[in-house]
Amino acid sequence: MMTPMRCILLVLGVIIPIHYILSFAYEEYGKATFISSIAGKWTGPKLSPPYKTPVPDEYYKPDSLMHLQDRKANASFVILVRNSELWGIMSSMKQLEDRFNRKFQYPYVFLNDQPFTQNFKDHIRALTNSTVEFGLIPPDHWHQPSWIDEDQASKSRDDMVRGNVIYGGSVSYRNMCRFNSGFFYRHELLQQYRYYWRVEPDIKLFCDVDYDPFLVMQDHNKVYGFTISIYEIQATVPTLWNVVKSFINANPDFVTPGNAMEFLSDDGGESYNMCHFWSNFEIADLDFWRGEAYSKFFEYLDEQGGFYYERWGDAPVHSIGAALFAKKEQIHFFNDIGYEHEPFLHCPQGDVYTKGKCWCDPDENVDYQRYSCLKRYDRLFS
Ligand SMILES: Nc1nc2c(ncn2[C@@H]2O[C@H](COP(=O)(O)OP(=O)(O)OP(=O)(O)O)[C@@H](O)[C@H]2O)c(=O)[nH]1
Ligand SMILES: [Mg+2]
Repeated sequence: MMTPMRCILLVLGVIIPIHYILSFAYEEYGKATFISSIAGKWTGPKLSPPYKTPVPDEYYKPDSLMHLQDRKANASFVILVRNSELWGIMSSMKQLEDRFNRKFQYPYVFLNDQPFTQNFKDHIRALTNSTVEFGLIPPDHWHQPSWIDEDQASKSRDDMVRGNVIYGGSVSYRNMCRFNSGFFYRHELLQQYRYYWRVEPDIKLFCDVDYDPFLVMQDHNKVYGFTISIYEIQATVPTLWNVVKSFINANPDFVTPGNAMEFLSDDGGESYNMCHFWSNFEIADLDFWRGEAYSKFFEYLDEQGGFYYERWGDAPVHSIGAALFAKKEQIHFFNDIGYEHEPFLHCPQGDVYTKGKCWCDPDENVDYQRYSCLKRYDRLFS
């Protein structure tokens, strides 16, 4: 039998959380009209970062247990590459096969703005038993659009060359950044897939990946996974944050409660701290980019012309999209994937290093160096 006191406590116990949730939802959904009213409002329960909890053992597949009937995600590797980068991409792919895909057998989609040569295709196909497809990028998804004022764009390139900004004078680098920001996930060869792992030439993978990261993404409702986060070069994105703010002010409902704004901004969203997830490695959800919030966001950015009038990178653009339109828990740090894209490397530490049979030098690790943003990611959860 329940005593009157217990009864009161039970009722209060139910009402108070409901009231809390409702008042929260009322305040957050569709109410924010200025950036400062969005930033950092939802703090949620204080937790340790999710990556501190190791991936559960059931995701691990010792060699003897792996067979093709195992559960798989609807996923593919995505590799944008030039014919001239064949040896660099073979080096990346060989490591990927040996450390992971030999067992898991996910397909590959290679993309290029030029047709792949037969020699390129033959060498790539020889490296894997998985399906490999080679796609050509439609010209209007790649080239500088005709409505860009070329005089303004070329003046900006010249200024950046004078300022020694890396790739500052390159149009093709800008095409690549714009394509990776807003077009790759629309390519016909990717339509059938939900998740992707982006791979670049000349990367290193230091550890065995004995579990399926795509299934971890899928089962835990993650949308974006990274290994390294660093600061953007300010000169490449001088007006990006103002454009982001005006988009948010016009479309506050796209900003998700519980977002990761504090990763991007140290003053409640007024200014950008230049932190971004380094997008040469990404394991992410294609449907997130295809969704309304990110699609409208990309369209808005593209209309401003900053991919050509400045040199907006796909890393800050993806990172800002993921940080604002997903919940912070949906952004995953793949701590157990030892990874290098020069000049930075993430080397797992301690038990994670041992479990992955890693071979990097644990002291050569970008995680808490001054040029890394990982501390800001950690702070989202503490
Ligand atoms: N097909 C094609 N791929 C490109 C082109 N430019 C860059 N890429 C690819 O796009 C990805 C990013 O380009 P990178 O040149 O590696 O840019 P980055 O990583 O910022 O700079 P790096 O330090 O040079 O690696 C790589 O996978 C390249 O192979 C291009 O003009 N055509
Ligand atoms: Mg690269």
